[in-house]
Amino acid sequence: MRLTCVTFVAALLVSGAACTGGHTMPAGPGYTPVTRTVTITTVPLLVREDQRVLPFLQADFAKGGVLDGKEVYAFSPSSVTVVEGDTIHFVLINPEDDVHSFVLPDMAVSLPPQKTTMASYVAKRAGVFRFLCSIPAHLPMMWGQLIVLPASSMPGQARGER
Ligand SMILES: [Cu+2]
Repeated sequence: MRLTCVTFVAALLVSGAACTGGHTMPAGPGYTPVTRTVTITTVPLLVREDQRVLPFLQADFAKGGVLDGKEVYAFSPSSVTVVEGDTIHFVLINPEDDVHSFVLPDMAVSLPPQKTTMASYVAKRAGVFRFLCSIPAHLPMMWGQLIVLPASSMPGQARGER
């Protein structure tokens, strides 16, 4: 849910702040953004190496098969929830021998094979944002969601509760 400026004015009357008319939500009263460390690992689900164990994949990966030119990987976890204004320290682990990438709005990092890559990201705007691997053979399957809650939706934090 996205609060409109009109809706937000009611909350501002309490806090005494001014509405600028933009869509960016200021931090909720009392919410202090935090730094969260989030580890995400790339995992193979259905890849060419699996054909030895799952013979039906041979038809899937063959020309004209449902996975022709593709391999199915995932991010684990594939859903991350933070609060607007938080800083995320991503620890991105790629155990495979294939390269991946991790792409969010305003950020794109390459994930070299069998390496851990660190990346920091500030969740400036509330909303639901897709992160994905941009390697063509891994699209459209390899993706997840960053859910950024509005700081104003954190009443417990506003009262100093943790
Ligand atoms: Cu990938």
